[in-house]
Amino acid sequence: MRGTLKYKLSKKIKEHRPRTKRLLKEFGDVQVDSVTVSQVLGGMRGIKSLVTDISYLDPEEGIRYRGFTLQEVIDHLPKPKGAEMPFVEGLFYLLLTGDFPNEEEVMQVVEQFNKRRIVPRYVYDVIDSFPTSSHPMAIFSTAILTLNRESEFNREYQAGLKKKDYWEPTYEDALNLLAKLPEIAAYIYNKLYRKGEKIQSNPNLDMGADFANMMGIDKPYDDVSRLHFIIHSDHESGNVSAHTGHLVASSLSDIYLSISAMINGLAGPLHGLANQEVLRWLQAVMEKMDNKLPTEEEMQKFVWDTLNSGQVIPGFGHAVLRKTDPRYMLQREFSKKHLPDDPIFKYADLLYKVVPPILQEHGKAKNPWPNVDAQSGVIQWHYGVTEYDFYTVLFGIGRAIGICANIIWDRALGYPLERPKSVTTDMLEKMVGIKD
Ligand code: CMX
Repeated sequence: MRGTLKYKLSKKIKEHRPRTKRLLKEFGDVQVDSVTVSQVLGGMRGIKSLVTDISYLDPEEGIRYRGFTLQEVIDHLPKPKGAEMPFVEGLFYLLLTGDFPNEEEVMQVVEQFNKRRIVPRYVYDVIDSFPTSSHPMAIFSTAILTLNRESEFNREYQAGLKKKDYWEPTYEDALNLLAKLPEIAAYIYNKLYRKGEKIQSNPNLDMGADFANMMGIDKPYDDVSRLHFIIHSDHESGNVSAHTGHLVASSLSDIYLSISAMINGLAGPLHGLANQEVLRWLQAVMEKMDNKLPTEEEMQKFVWDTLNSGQVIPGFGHAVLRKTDPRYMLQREFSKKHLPDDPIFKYADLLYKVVPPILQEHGKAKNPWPNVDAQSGVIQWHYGVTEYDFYTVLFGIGRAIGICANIIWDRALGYPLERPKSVTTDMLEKMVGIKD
């Protein structure tokens, strides 16, 4: 066990526990935030009421994982030979421990993932039983849920597991699940869009490369996958998918139940589904333009038409960010390098120029800048994944990595059942003095 990720994690957990304990014991009554009526009625925007050390989202700067910007993460994580993007398995190590793994440490995690990647037959049967008209996110969520019978946490909990040890079988469940997600996703893709043609996984490959292999797409799709999974993995705890994962896990539901639930939250068009909506929107523009790139004025008209019909511009705006999303910028840099002449990239880039001033003039969105979803589908499309319904599944594989890391730490630090308090409209009216 010494020298393994689990060993290192157990040390980190032991070191961290007294910090949480002390805060609770000595400073439990210190006020962190106050809450306004607009926050209560407005989706709890900005209320500081969750804690995670895995990532932090600064409104002006964007996400940092364990204190590191995405560029630093990409620069410092070990990379497979010849690859431009790092091992996704190394990111899991970083999220869990706060330290960059060396080559040997990352290869241990790659080996752990490879050992656990075989998907039980009954999961394929469940996937196969879905009509091909089903949305891939519904299938993905169900496939994950189906694995719940494998949960080591459940088995040990039934046998009388001590609270301080909850994190250990949760860690095992997390690895068991994460290792299977690429194969489950690729199987769904091949069932829905490739007449069920299945490509076997290759145990000699890392997660990104094996996913590219199972999708049947050549290089640099392995790097596209690594980049995609890494930048989508975590965005602190308040977004719908992260919060759902944390909330469900707080009732001691196992990883499978929790990650399936978080996938359902991700599947909404205001959250992860926006990446498919961007492509759908762009396709409609391309059709109307007979595949010619619109002029700036023509594109402005498409954007205004969408806004005037009461719809949002997908891929723009954010609940926390107030600047261009660094996840967008990284993907834009990748696109400029690898697909500068791609017509969809040109369309998306024109949107980058046209949409922010329009949203500013429109005067509603607090953040007129593009988010991660404005660019991710463009890259997928370029490499042949044109079935945009599938894009949120790719987001889901990445996001599962961050949420699993969070749930393991939630259990390690003994965070309790989540249970905020609600009020009635009557009560709010009395509080503000407009009703007796
Ligand atoms: N197009 C048009 N209107 C927008 C907008 C956009 N891209 N972004 C925000 N607005 C509108 C909101 O709908 C809201 O209108 P109402 O007052 O009529 O309800 C108003 O501007 C204020 O919203 P906000 O405070 O700026 O943003 P929210 O925190 O309420 O919502 C988000 C954030 C992301 C849901 C919103 O910006 C949006 O709908 N964007 C488009 C969908 C999208 O790209 N989602 C993906 C986000 C990233 C991710 O989670 O994957």
